[in-house]
Amino acid sequence: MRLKYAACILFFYVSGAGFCLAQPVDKNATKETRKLYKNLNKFIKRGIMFGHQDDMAYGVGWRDVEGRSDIKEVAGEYPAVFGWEVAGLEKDAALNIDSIPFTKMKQYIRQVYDMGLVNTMTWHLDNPFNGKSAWDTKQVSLPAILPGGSKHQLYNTWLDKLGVFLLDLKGSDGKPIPILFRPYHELTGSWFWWGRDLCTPQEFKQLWIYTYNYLQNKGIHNLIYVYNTGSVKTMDAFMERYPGDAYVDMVSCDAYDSNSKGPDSRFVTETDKSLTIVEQAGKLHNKIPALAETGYEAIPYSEWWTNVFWKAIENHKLSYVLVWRNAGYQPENKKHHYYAPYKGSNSEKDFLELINTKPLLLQKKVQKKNIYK
Ligand code: BMA
Repeated sequence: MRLKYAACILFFYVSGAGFCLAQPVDKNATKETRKLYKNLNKFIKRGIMFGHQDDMAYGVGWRDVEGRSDIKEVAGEYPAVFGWEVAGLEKDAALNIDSIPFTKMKQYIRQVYDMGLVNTMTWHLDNPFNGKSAWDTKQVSLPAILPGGSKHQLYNTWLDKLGVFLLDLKGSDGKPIPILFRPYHELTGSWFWWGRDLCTPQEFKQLWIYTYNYLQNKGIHNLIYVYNTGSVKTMDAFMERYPGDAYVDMVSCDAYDSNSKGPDSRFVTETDKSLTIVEQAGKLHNKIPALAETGYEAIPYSEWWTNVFWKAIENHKLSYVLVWRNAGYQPENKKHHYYAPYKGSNSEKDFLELINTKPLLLQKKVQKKNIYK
């Protein structure tokens, strides 16, 4: 016991980091999951991994083309982190909410793992109280999906379906693929049925803990659990619904820009503030910090990357940042919906300047580190 304590102090001293326990909360986490967790911890000193949602699946003006990636076409390499969304699994849909076939998604996830890169996952699961979408906030009563509630069995069947998908994620080496799993994201907002105005902190925590235990009992041990809020102004707001140190591996927030034209924007100030809180929470609770979703839809300001994005994150030690999906033009909303640069887009040059001069890690730097070994 004493030795362990001494080793811990030594680690703290040598690493200079605020993190001591380099183990995921799941005591039965697979070897690769444990390695990934340890390496995420280590990497924070080297730089911030750069991620992109659905990167291999589609980009602006293309879909499902082997080897394509908007980031790769601009940067000459893939991002380091790939985000995936599994809404639709709960109702046995063949395609996810953004039209990616689940069979295809499994292949992408495998490809990412085989390349030695990182996968992360969200779940905009339907509203279980009325069968509408995750954004439908009517008829919500969280206790109904908890034990004893009228929708409890239904919720269990949804978790079973998620479980089947997760258990089927295997690399070419046959090992379960580690996933940074970020359920019930943006929990401080009230636009999803699990949001702040839709349930009490106690109910939210119960939901998280129930879900965690259920997946554990299903034998799912390839998850690193990511707690995620929207922008926050205080530590109290960030921690209000935190389910406890035993159920969380990483702490994160999401922050989107909507009107910046230069470095003095509200986005920079607010995101910098949120990240200070996320980082402090990480230090206090021994959890790894990240900016789990960010971006500026259609990037209307061509120097956004160096003048806004970088200014918002430059003072922070984060594991990763991830920009949202490149869906392209959406006729139904009559708008361009993309967050990463693509070949020929207006912020391409500035993005290159960013990744060539700042400590951001894309495919090549992360690959060299053998994060699963
Ligand atoms: C949102 C938008 C939607 C999408 C959803 C889930 O932010 O990009 O178009 O369906 O995420 O990925």
